[in-house]
Amino acid sequence: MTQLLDVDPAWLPDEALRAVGTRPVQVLGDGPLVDTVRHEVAAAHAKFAAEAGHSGAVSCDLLLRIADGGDAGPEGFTLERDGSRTTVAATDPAGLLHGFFHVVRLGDAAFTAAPAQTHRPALALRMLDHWDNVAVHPVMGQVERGYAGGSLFWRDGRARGDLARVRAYARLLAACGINALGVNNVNVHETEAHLLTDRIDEVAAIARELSPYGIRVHLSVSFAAPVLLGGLDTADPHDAAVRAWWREAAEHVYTHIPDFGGFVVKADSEGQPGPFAHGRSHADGANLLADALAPHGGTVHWRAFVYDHRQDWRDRTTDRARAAYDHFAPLDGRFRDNAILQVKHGPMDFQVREPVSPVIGALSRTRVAVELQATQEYTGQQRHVCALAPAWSEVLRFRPDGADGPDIGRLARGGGLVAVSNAGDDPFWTGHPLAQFNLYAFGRLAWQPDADPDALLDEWIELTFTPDRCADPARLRSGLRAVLRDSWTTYEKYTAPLGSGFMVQPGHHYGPGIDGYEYSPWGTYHFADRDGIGVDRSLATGTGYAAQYAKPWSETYETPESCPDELLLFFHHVPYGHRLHSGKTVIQHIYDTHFEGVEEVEAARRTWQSLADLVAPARHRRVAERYEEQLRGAREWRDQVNSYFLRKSGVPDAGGRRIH
Ligand code: GCW
Repeated sequence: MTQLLDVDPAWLPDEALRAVGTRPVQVLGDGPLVDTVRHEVAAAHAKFAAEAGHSGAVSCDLLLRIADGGDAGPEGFTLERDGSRTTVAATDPAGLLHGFFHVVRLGDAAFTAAPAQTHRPALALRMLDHWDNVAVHPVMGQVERGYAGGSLFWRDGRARGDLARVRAYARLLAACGINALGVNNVNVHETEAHLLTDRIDEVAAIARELSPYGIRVHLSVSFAAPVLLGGLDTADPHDAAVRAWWREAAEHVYTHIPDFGGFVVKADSEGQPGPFAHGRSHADGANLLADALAPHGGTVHWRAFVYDHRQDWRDRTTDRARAAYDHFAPLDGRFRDNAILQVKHGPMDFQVREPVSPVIGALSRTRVAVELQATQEYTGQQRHVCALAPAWSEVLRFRPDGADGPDIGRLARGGGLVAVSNAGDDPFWTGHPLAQFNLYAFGRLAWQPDADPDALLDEWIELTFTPDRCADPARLRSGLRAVLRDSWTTYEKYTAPLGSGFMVQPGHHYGPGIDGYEYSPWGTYHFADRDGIGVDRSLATGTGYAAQYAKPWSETYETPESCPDELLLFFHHVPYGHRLHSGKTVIQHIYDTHFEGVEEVEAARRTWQSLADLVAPARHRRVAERYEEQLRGAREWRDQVNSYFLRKSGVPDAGGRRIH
């Protein structure tokens, strides 16, 4: 794989391949994925040919081989060292590919220090969803909630002619463990609906670039496709003609894409068509598509993001947070084996802080995939640094049934982990170069949900910045850690406080709009008045959402006294003078965190400036530019939030700082 001109190499710069490229390597096995490993090795050798004396060598330092009877399982591999030789063995070619990239991650240590080890992915499905439109949408543009330029796949209304960049993307994704990808937006507009039928060859062209790296393609489809594309007069899942239509549609897809992964469906959600229009349940809807895919081994990803987006803000009894559980918990056990319910990690919508969605723990007889958002819709839109691995790790470690029960990482084994991608055709892939870490960390957490986010950050830093090759490795490492590690909590500090969420500008969702959604139909309110703030979701006096959790969480969240500070305003409406466990009042917490958040951004910006001599100039410049915007944005958030709450509450800042 040669490096593309003008495209950032992300976590696979040439230097990261030095340990492999300077050693004799042998690859044993057959098949397309083994060939990919061979190409990788050959490319690494070509890059370091001048430094290595391995050509024509009989022995080898690295043996990568397919071995029957190993116990690493699908996609897994073993690594062993014997004298000067390291052997990576896998029964499955995909395992060999992952093993190869593991050696890249280890670098020299793979040959000098690594103990014998076995790796297998905890989750079989590790998927990215692209919210990419084929035709540029008049409001959403080409990539819905995309902050990294245009689509990697689509351009000028069709699949890109030159897909070299897609191949390079597949390589980066495989190197962090991702193995599935949805190529179009879950909001399926008219043009995109046709990808399923008369435009499937364009999807197939993309699939051909992804498949050498072990990545299967998925397609978002419209539930109304039989009507839109098939000319039928209904999309009713119980209608025989509709069922036959979907069967044929699936068959057609598989003739073009033999390793097609399956469908992704957003139904009865934010205006998308669905089974409700026909008086059918979401199990009926999902099973219709599951049955069509089953003969071919495909899977339907049915999204649980179903709620009333035309709510009356005056109605305090409707609670959007309840919606996923209310819709889907009663359907537990009614989905086919090849139907996966794809649930957003929180009950609302990818806010900087939300509790874990209670429906995940309530579905013991349904395959569940947990959906995260790598694209930073609500976390700074890739203009602000916000490393999400610690947030995701908290979600994955949450135990819905308390300390003795399984965590979310385990519950997701049935379905997998999915993230909305943050990549586009930007030269840095993700707009903000430091947002590459979110993509990388997502793949690694999907492979190993209990991985330590700090260790993943270090791993990503080593690969991406190869500190040992720079003049001051220690300064570079500590600087990068400093700007990234706590960036999520920094972002949280200067935006919506204590789990209240939203407070963003309507529509594009960037920047502060404290009352932006307060009188809207979207169901996202904070209810701030002169006395207090927050949503009462208790069972005793509120919407009852807290009771959707099993014990101990239903009890923990039920009262302001037992609720964790960071989620207080998600679960309770409290007076500004309410004292947090931290000892501060809510209002003082709001003031303090907003001042601190800006100070932390100022410090991070200074740290970044101090790394100018150690980071490639283009990358350094791009990040530096984004820090200017982040600082401007953080100050705006601080001043609007603090002023708003000072004016509402009339309570002065105990620190006597300037609030407008
Ligand atoms: O977060 C919201 C976004 C929509 C998105 C929707 C979803 C694709 O604002 O842009 O639509 O979630 O997840 O379906």
